[in-house]
Amino acid sequence: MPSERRAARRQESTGAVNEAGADHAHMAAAIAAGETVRTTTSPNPWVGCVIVAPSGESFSGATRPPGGAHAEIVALAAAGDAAHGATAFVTLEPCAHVGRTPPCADALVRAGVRRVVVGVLDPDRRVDGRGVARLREAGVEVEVGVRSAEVERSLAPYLTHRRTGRPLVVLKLATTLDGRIAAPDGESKWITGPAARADAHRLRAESDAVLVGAGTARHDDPALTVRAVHGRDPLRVVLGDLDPSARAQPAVSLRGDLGDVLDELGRRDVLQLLVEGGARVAWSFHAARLVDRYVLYVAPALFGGDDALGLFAGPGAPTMAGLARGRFASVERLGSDLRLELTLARDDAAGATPDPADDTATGKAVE
Ligand code: AOF
Ligand code: ZN
Repeated sequence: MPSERRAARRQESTGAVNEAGADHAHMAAAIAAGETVRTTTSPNPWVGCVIVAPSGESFSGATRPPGGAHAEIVALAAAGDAAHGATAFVTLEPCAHVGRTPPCADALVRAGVRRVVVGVLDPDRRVDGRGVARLREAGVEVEVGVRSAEVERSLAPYLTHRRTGRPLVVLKLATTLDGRIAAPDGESKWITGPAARADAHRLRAESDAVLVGAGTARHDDPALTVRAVHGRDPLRVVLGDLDPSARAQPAVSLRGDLGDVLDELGRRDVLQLLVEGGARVAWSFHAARLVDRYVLYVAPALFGGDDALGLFAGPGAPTMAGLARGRFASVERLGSDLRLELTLARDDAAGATPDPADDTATGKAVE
């Protein structure tokens, strides 16, 4: 091959690498824009959009609260004429339906956007590939799947809800280093420090519902509201009966199979459910393999015996083969405590294998 052609080929491939690198950087900015509205859009997704004009100037937008503009519309408004010939980076496939707002795919076409880079397709039945198809039909170049793993993680509660009809389940527990959540007399205030407790309030604020067992509601009488951080209060859910004078009132009382409980919460537009205990409820969700994320606040403290209450009340893995093994999705220091986030591979999230004959072990709400 003549050397100038080789050089041209080299330049082309470097150009492609540079474009891919730039695409990744812009998608990272779109994800960050979406995260800024994490607690204000549910049951809609917290989408981020970055529009990069041919001049290189960029404009970003994020989904407004329900009924308001979608991310693309906010970014298009910021870009104005600069959207002509631009590339739009959107974490979620632009919508193609007339919902509370007109279709974003059409708005992108009308604004003269040349190329659209999408993180993940929108599993919402009203969209589901139609947004991408609409853009392509209009001659817009579309690429799907840039930084898709990070977008999947950022939008996980929304994607889980639209794919399964159920919320993403986050189990939160505050524990000593030896895995105990309360003293033998039941006292648990406070195992972790103020920074960890504030973070737990942030978790509540980003959850659409918070669930505790009736025993915990009776014993601890938690308010289950968001304090320490700014945010709206989640729907409060108690498994079993709740005293009319309990601080968690008004709350929804649910009972029965935990799968049915999740279906019911999904129908109520709960994208993320925070399970806050106690140990019996933690065990029933874990044993039924219904936990998507385990968030453990671990204090530098030891009860130092086997009489304090453990994380899970119920039979665990009987042998090493049943160990529920996963990976730390994140490890952080919060004040003097640690915040560990564990995700189990769905397929090997064994834990105690529920015995179908024993209805306390099949995900029944027992508290
Ligand atoms: C987008 N960009 O920023 C968001 C989208 O009730 P509506 O009209 O707001 O529609 C909600 C649906 O729109 C939601 O279920 C999801 O499919 C999509 N959300 N789409 O193009 C956005 N938030
Ligand atoms: Zn839209």
